[in-house]
Amino acid sequence: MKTMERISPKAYRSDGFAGKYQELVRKEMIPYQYRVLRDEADNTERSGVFSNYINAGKALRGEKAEPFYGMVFQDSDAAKWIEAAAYSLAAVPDSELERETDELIDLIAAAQDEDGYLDTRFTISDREKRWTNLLEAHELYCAGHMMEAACAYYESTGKRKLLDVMEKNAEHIYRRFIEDGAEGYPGHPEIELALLKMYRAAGNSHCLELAKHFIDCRGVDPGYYEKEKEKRDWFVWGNNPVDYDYQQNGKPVREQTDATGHAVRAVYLYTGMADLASETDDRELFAACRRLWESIVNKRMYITGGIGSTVHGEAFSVDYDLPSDTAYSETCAAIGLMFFASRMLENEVNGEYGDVMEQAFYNTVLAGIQLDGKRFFYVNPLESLPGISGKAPTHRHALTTRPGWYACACCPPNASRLISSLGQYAYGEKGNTVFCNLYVSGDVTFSNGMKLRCETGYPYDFEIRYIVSGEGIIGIRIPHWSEKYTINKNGSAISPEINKGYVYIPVSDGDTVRLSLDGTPRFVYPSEKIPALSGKTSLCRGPLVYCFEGADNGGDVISLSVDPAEEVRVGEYDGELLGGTRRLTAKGYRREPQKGLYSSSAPKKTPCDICAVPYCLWGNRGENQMRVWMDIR
Ligand code: FUB
Ligand code: ZN
Repeated sequence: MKTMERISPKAYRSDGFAGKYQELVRKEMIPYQYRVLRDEADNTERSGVFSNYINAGKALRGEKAEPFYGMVFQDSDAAKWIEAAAYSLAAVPDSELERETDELIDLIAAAQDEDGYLDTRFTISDREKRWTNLLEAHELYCAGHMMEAACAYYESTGKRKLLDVMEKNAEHIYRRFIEDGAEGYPGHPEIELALLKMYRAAGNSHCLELAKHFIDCRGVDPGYYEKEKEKRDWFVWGNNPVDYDYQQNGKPVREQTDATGHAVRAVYLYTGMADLASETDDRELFAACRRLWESIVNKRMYITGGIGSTVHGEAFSVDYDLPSDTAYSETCAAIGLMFFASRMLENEVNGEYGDVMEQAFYNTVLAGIQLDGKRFFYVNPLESLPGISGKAPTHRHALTTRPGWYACACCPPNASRLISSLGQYAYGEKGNTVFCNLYVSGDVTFSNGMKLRCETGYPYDFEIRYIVSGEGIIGIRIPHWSEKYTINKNGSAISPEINKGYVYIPVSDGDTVRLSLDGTPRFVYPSEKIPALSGKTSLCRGPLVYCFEGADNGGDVISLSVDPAEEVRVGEYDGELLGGTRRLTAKGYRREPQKGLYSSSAPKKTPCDICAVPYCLWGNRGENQMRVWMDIR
């Protein structure tokens, strides 16, 4: 049974900080990404997404088609774009965007085979290769993304066309894997979580059965991918079928204990598992999710909520291997971690999940986007050193500035769909209780009839005011980082008990509840088990991790150290700085340059002020040094 239900995409209207980002998605990211997908944007990687659908339609009609273009999972970029458009339309109707989306959906529908198969890579050509390479070919992954898009578009606009297409596709997959008993499970998990959305949106019980099937059969036969490989004479990249940790299939998922392998795949899988656990009241499955959650957040996660620390396979490394400069920390992986956290909340209302959700959101997810909404980071290092980052063989992946697009473009449209659906992570409900998981300002209408208006300057100010219409209980998360907080109802202080990170306050029509959190900047120290961070500290305020950039510190941050014993000054909110932010100024030292590569004389240190800006805003002033973790004194 779900402890918290998701709110509808139409339930939240944003303003404030969330509103600014949702507007960026609506006004810049969705239109820009549309042009990219149509190959109309200048100076970017070609996408080929629209033309792939057009060509798949032609191939099905027996007309001459151009070859497929792009990654084997190129279709998923269209799906994520539709999903983002859907959430955006739910909040702000836009007939032009709806028309563009409908047109794309028409192309997709025309690219669906009679039997329900839908994937342009194997429709334009190579039909005989369908379903022969679950390890690498991403057919189930692309189907999953399009199912998510279909549900979002249906819930947002009431239009069923894409939902019907994807129900037909789900039936095709059901026939193959359930009725015909085909072996195998997704190389890249995604469809599991999507099938659960389909089950709820379309009320199709085959979707629930299929989600459960893919989750339960994963790892029962770890040798499946090897057998599959032996039967085919082609490959995409030549992934190793017996790297069970990497493929997350060494054991049935219920027995898995460590978060391993490709980070995005892992968190998409765990999201599906956690969703299934709450949907079917499966406590054993939830216990597995909880172990995997703990493996991530206690041993394998960056302070920025980034996960998957190694470029090798875009994967989790071993415990405590969290280097800053070579971090991979893919934007999609942080988004997936937010998905996982939100589904964990549906099993157990516990502030820990909201804490991680906001850690990932305010830091890694937002760092993935340039302020103009037209350039994106895929990789999110916690230290960037022009000259080495992006250049040295070990650092090639760690770019110093955001490109406009990628040949593998999973992250940009993923960020769009996440931001445009932020309300669904921020708020939840169950019976007469409404939950405030994240402090995002705007208006929320719950299905139980209650309405909340949230007013706050968070994450730069720490007063959050809820104005209530209707009656019920509000459950508000108290973040772990706020040592002190006060709550006030209609002007009088109240002290509700904290239950697993939430306070519960009975409210009636017209009530105002005010939460004041502690916005004192704080230095955070790493576990001594993280070798890359020995002797370092980072500066945080609220959910924001701050970083030190050359642009604010005379160009050079690697010769700086910080004195955490000294007070940190919080700057005025500056609307002109990086789209509007507050600088923090700490006391520290600058080491004078050494003579030569090595020297036996200790460097001289001069006291100085050192300035920090939120990590999510780094890299918006050209190439420059950046550091999150600073040497102490
Ligand atoms: O494989 C599909 C997507 O591309 C993954 O989720 C990303 O990590 C990137 O590899
Ligand atoms: Zn990505």
